Amino acid sequence: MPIRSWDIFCTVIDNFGDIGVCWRLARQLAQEHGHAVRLWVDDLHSFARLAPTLDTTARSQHLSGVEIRTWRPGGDADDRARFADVAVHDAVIEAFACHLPDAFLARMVARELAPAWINLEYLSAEPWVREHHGMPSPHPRLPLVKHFFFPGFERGTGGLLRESMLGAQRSTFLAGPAAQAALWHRLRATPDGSALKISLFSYQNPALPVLLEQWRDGPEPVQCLIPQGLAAEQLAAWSGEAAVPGKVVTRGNLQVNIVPFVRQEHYDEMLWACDLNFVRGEDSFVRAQWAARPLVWHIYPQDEDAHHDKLDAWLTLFRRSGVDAGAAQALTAFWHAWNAYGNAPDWAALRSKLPALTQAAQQWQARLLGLGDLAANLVAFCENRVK
Ligand code: TRH
Repeated sequence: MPIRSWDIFCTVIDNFGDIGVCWRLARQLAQEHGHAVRLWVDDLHSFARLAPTLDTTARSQHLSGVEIRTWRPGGDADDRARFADVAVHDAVIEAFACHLPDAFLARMVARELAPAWINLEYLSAEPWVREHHGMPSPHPRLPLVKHFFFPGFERGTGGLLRESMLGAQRSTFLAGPAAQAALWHRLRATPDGSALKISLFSYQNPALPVLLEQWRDGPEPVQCLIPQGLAAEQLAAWSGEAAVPGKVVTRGNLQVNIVPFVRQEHYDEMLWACDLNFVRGEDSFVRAQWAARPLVWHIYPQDEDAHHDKLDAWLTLFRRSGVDAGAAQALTAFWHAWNAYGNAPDWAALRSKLPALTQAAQQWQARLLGLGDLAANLVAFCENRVK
């Protein structure tokens, strides 16, 4: 069945990852595939951080070629009216098991041809993902079948979101002093030509003060860009100075710039402009891999340290990709320290391996490119596999 239109349902649990992924996917399907896309979101305020021109009061609006509508997970008294005029699109995505409202499920059943129904899952490098990718799950009562679609880093998974122009945009940015100057202006910071540049986006992290001290006392200048938010608040507690965008905190060889939270398209540029990127969650983690620079991942913490398996699964794949053994060891130890495995971060050990890790990041990116991009894989999956 040809797929030309989509309904994507998203809930903002906390942070920006769920809407970050859904917004990126919605734009790509609309802009690159020319499909009609309706994105249902429950929290426009979080969404507006990534897309500042969004009207947070509108129940329905269009932005970047995507129709955006509001909904309430769990349903409410407005649901019947909300979905009454809705003609369900060819494919329906329930992002991260957010549970479609009954009123919408009823509209899906009423459609002449049932839509392809996808549960877009969280990203993991664990081996079981390949076995579960594409599995069907019939609805217990209704004549509908949902399929699980897993992003991933290996063949046999759905791959990773990547816009087709991303590589060209990155090359243009890296070759263009004007574009770089515009980014620094937007970040309200001045680049220090002699410093190692690091972006740092993380959750509250007990290892952060230790790392700031290592940079402060280290032998080379470090310029660290911290977006306003959790890590910036921690910096304020560490330095005793307010952490507002535009603020510069200097201690020893360390200069920290608090930078504004920029729109999603400009976040990539910040990653491209840095020598090393600290990222978190899911979407920024993927973007840092496309930036082809070394990265440190603060994974989203789960109960009973379930996230440690996910973290180590990625490190295992990365190690197998041919990275120098010493560099892999330094990276693993540093990631473990950054994710509360119990050891302290050793900046000097990681720093000494940055050249090898930069080379490995480029090879890793080239390897990931071979998986195809998630949006195209999803279209093909819905057209060929979903009956
Ligand atoms: O915000 P996150 O911590 O999101 C998390 C994870 O996705 C996690 O898996 C999920 O369960 C939880 O949310 C609910 O990190 P993530 O995924 O990197 O999303 C951040 C988004 O914010 C990403 O799309 C990049 C974007 N961003 C900007 O647009 N501008 C910025 O300045 C910054 C720093 C980020």
